[in-house]
Amino acid sequence: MLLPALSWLLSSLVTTVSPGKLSEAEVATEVLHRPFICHRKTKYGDMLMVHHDGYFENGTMFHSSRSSGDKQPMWFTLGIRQVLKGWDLGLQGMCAGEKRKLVLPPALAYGKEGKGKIPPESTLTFIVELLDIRNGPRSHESFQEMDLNDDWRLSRYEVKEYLKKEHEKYGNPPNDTLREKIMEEIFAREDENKDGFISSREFTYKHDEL
Ligand SMILES: [Ca+2]
Ligand SMILES: [Ca+2]
Repeated sequence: MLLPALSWLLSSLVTTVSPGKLSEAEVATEVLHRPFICHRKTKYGDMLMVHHDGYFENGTMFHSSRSSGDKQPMWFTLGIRQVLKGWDLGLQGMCAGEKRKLVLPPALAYGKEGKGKIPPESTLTFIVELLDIRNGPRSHESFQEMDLNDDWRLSRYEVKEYLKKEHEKYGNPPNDTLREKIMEEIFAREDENKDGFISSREFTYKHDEL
Protein backbone atom coordinates (compact mmCIF):
# COMPACT_ATOMS: atom_id res chain seq x y z
CA MET A 1 0.00 0.00 0.00
CA LEU A 2 2.96 2.29 0.49
CA LEU A 3 4.16 1.86 -3.05
CA PRO A 4 1.81 4.23 -4.93
CA ALA A 5 2.58 7.00 -2.48
CA LEU A 6 6.30 6.39 -2.80
CA SER A 7 6.28 6.38 -6.56
CA TRP A 8 4.27 9.57 -6.45
CA LEU A 9 6.98 11.14 -4.32
CA LEU A 10 9.69 9.93 -6.66
CA SER A 11 7.93 11.15 -9.76
CA SER A 12 7.48 14.59 -8.25
CA LEU A 13 11.19 14.58 -7.53
CA VAL A 14 12.17 13.64 -11.08
CA THR A 15 10.07 16.37 -12.66
CA THR A 16 11.92 18.99 -10.62
CA VAL A 17 15.12 18.68 -12.62
CA SER A 18 14.61 20.23 -16.00
CA PRO A 19 16.74 18.45 -18.62
CA GLY A 20 18.70 21.49 -19.77
CA LYS A 21 19.83 22.39 -16.28
CA LEU A 22 20.82 18.94 -15.12
CA SER A 23 24.49 19.62 -14.52
CA GLU A 24 24.13 22.89 -12.63
CA ALA A 25 21.24 21.70 -10.47
CA GLU A 26 22.84 18.53 -9.17
CA VAL A 27 24.17 17.93 -5.70
CA ALA A 28 27.44 16.06 -5.58
CA THR A 29 27.09 13.62 -2.71
CA GLU A 30 29.87 11.64 -1.13
CA VAL A 31 29.42 9.24 1.77
CA LEU A 32 32.25 9.81 4.23
CA HIS A 33 31.08 7.32 6.79
CA ARG A 34 28.26 4.79 6.81
CA PRO A 35 27.44 2.93 10.01
CA PHE A 36 27.43 -0.85 10.04
CA ILE A 37 23.88 -1.03 11.35
CA CYS A 38 21.16 0.89 9.57
CA HIS A 39 17.60 0.41 10.76
CA ARG A 40 16.02 2.98 8.51
CA LYS A 41 16.96 5.48 5.86
CA THR A 42 15.83 9.06 5.57
CA LYS A 43 13.06 10.04 3.21
CA TYR A 44 10.87 13.05 2.58
CA GLY A 45 8.78 14.01 5.56
CA ASP A 46 11.19 12.57 8.15
CA MET A 47 12.60 14.72 10.91
CA LEU A 48 16.39 14.76 10.91
CA MET A 49 18.79 15.81 13.63
CA VAL A 50 22.15 16.86 12.19
CA HIS A 51 25.43 18.50 12.93
CA HIS A 52 26.91 20.33 9.97
CA ASP A 53 29.92 22.31 8.84
CA GLY A 54 29.74 24.63 5.86
CA TYR A 55 32.68 25.59 3.63
CA PHE A 56 33.27 27.99 0.77
CA GLU A 57 34.90 26.75 -2.40
CA ASN A 58 38.31 27.90 -1.18
CA GLY A 59 37.99 25.68 1.87
CA THR A 60 37.22 28.38 4.42
CA MET A 61 34.61 27.31 6.95
CA PHE A 62 31.69 29.74 7.22
CA HIS A 63 29.57 27.85 9.70
CA SER A 64 29.75 24.96 12.10
CA SER A 65 26.83 23.87 14.24
CA ARG A 66 29.33 22.37 16.69
CA SER A 67 30.89 25.72 17.48
CA SER A 68 28.23 28.31 16.58
CA GLY A 69 25.35 29.52 18.70
CA ASP A 70 24.15 27.02 21.27
CA LYS A 71 26.36 24.30 19.71
CA GLN A 72 23.35 22.04 19.50
CA PRO A 73 22.55 19.88 16.50
CA MET A 74 19.55 21.09 14.53
CA TRP A 75 16.24 19.40 13.79
CA PHE A 76 14.45 19.90 10.51
CA THR A 77 11.94 18.14 8.29
CA LEU A 78 13.36 16.75 5.06
CA GLY A 79 11.80 17.66 1.74
CA ILE A 80 9.72 20.71 2.63
CA ARG A 81 12.24 23.46 1.85
CA GLN A 82 12.84 24.12 5.50
CA VAL A 83 16.52 23.89 4.60
CA LEU A 84 18.52 24.55 1.42
CA LYS A 85 17.23 22.77 -1.66
CA GLY A 86 20.52 20.92 -1.96
CA TRP A 87 20.04 19.49 1.51
CA ASP A 88 16.53 18.29 0.71
CA LEU A 89 17.94 16.49 -2.31
CA GLY A 90 21.26 15.33 -0.90
CA LEU A 91 20.22 13.98 2.49
CA GLN A 92 17.84 11.29 1.33
CA GLY A 93 18.41 7.60 1.91
CA MET A 94 20.75 8.35 4.79
CA CYS A 95 21.28 6.22 7.92
CA ALA A 96 21.57 7.56 11.46
CA GLY A 97 25.29 7.90 12.16
CA GLU A 98 26.10 8.47 8.50
CA LYS A 99 28.28 11.35 7.43
CA ARG A 100 28.02 12.93 4.00
CA LYS A 101 29.78 15.58 2.03
CA LEU A 102 27.46 17.64 -0.17
CA VAL A 103 28.60 20.08 -2.81
CA LEU A 104 25.78 22.47 -3.65
CA PRO A 105 25.76 24.59 -6.78
CA PRO A 106 24.42 28.13 -6.18
CA ALA A 107 21.04 27.18 -7.65
CA LEU A 108 20.54 24.67 -4.84
CA ALA A 109 22.02 26.89 -2.15
CA TYR A 110 21.75 30.70 -1.87
CA GLY A 111 21.57 31.42 -5.58
CA LYS A 112 22.44 34.56 -7.48
CA GLU A 113 21.88 36.87 -4.53
CA GLY A 114 23.69 35.06 -1.76
CA LYS A 115 22.69 35.72 1.81
CA GLY A 116 24.48 37.38 4.75
CA LYS A 117 28.08 36.29 4.60
CA ILE A 118 27.40 34.01 1.62
CA PRO A 119 28.44 35.91 -1.54
CA PRO A 120 26.33 35.71 -4.71
CA GLU A 121 26.76 32.61 -6.88
CA SER A 122 28.52 30.59 -4.17
CA THR A 123 29.12 26.91 -4.52
CA LEU A 124 29.01 25.54 -0.99
CA THR A 125 30.30 22.36 0.58
CA PHE A 126 28.67 20.88 3.65
CA ILE A 127 29.77 18.04 5.85
CA VAL A 128 26.59 16.72 7.41
CA GLU A 129 26.43 14.13 10.16
CA LEU A 130 23.03 12.59 10.72
CA LEU A 131 22.50 11.90 14.39
CA ASP A 132 18.87 10.85 14.56
CA ILE A 133 15.80 10.23 12.39
CA ARG A 134 12.23 10.52 13.60
CA ASN A 135 8.89 10.18 11.91
CA GLY A 136 7.90 13.61 10.73
CA PRO A 137 4.50 14.93 11.74
CA ARG A 138 3.47 14.37 8.12
CA SER A 139 5.14 11.06 7.45
CA HIS A 140 3.42 7.99 6.09
CA GLU A 141 4.27 6.25 9.36
CA SER A 142 2.38 8.88 11.32
CA PHE A 143 -0.54 8.59 8.94
CA GLN A 144 -0.65 4.82 9.26
CA GLU A 145 -0.46 5.10 13.00
CA MET A 146 -3.42 7.47 13.01
CA ASP A 147 -5.48 5.55 10.47
CA LEU A 148 -6.94 2.99 12.88
CA ASN A 149 -9.23 1.19 10.40
CA ASP A 150 -6.73 1.25 7.51
CA ASP A 151 -9.05 2.90 5.00
CA TRP A 152 -6.42 5.50 4.04
CA ARG A 153 -8.36 8.44 5.35
CA LEU A 154 -8.58 9.98 8.77
CA SER A 155 -11.91 10.48 10.44
CA ARG A 156 -12.57 12.98 13.21
CA TYR A 157 -12.60 10.08 15.66
CA GLU A 158 -9.16 8.91 14.52
CA VAL A 159 -7.65 12.36 14.77
CA LYS A 160 -9.14 12.80 18.23
CA GLU A 161 -7.81 9.46 19.41
CA TYR A 162 -4.39 10.40 18.13
CA LEU A 163 -4.44 13.75 19.93
CA LYS A 164 -5.49 11.97 23.09
CA LYS A 165 -2.58 9.56 22.80
CA GLU A 166 -0.11 12.36 22.09
CA HIS A 167 -1.37 14.38 25.03
CA GLU A 168 -1.02 11.38 27.31
CA LYS A 169 2.46 10.68 26.00
CA TYR A 170 3.64 14.19 26.78
CA GLY A 171 1.87 14.32 30.12
CA ASN A 172 -0.60 17.06 29.21
CA PRO A 173 -3.78 16.95 31.25
CA PRO A 174 -6.56 15.41 29.16
CA ASN A 175 -9.07 18.04 28.14
CA ASP A 176 -11.80 17.05 25.73
CA THR A 177 -12.93 20.58 24.94
CA LEU A 178 -9.44 21.65 23.97
CA ARG A 179 -8.92 18.53 21.86
CA GLU A 180 -12.22 19.11 20.10
CA LYS A 181 -11.07 22.62 19.24
CA ILE A 182 -7.67 21.49 17.95
CA MET A 183 -9.35 18.78 15.88
CA GLU A 184 -11.76 21.23 14.25
CA GLU A 185 -8.82 23.50 13.43
CA ILE A 186 -6.95 20.58 11.87
CA PHE A 187 -9.96 19.67 9.73
CA ALA A 188 -10.59 23.25 8.67
CA ARG A 189 -7.01 23.42 7.42
CA GLU A 190 -6.33 19.92 6.10
CA ASP A 191 -9.63 18.61 4.76
CA GLU A 192 -9.28 20.47 1.49
CA ASN A 193 -12.25 18.94 -0.31
CA LYS A 194 -14.41 19.15 2.83
CA ASP A 195 -15.60 15.55 2.69
CA GLY A 196 -15.13 15.12 6.43
CA PHE A 197 -12.00 13.01 6.08
CA ILE A 198 -8.32 13.78 5.71
CA SER A 199 -7.01 11.64 2.89
CA SER A 200 -3.39 10.49 2.82
CA ARG A 201 -2.85 12.90 -0.04
CA GLU A 202 -4.27 15.79 1.95
CA PHE A 203 -2.20 14.77 4.95
CA THR A 204 1.27 14.42 3.48
CA TYR A 205 3.39 17.36 2.49
CA LYS A 206 3.11 18.72 -0.98
CA HIS A 207 6.45 18.43 -2.75
CA ASP A 208 5.57 20.52 -5.78
CA GLU A 209 8.02 23.31 -5.04
CA LEU A 210 11.02 21.03 -4.93
CA1 LIG B 1 -9.40 5.74 8.76
CA1 LIG C 1 -10.86 15.23 2.50
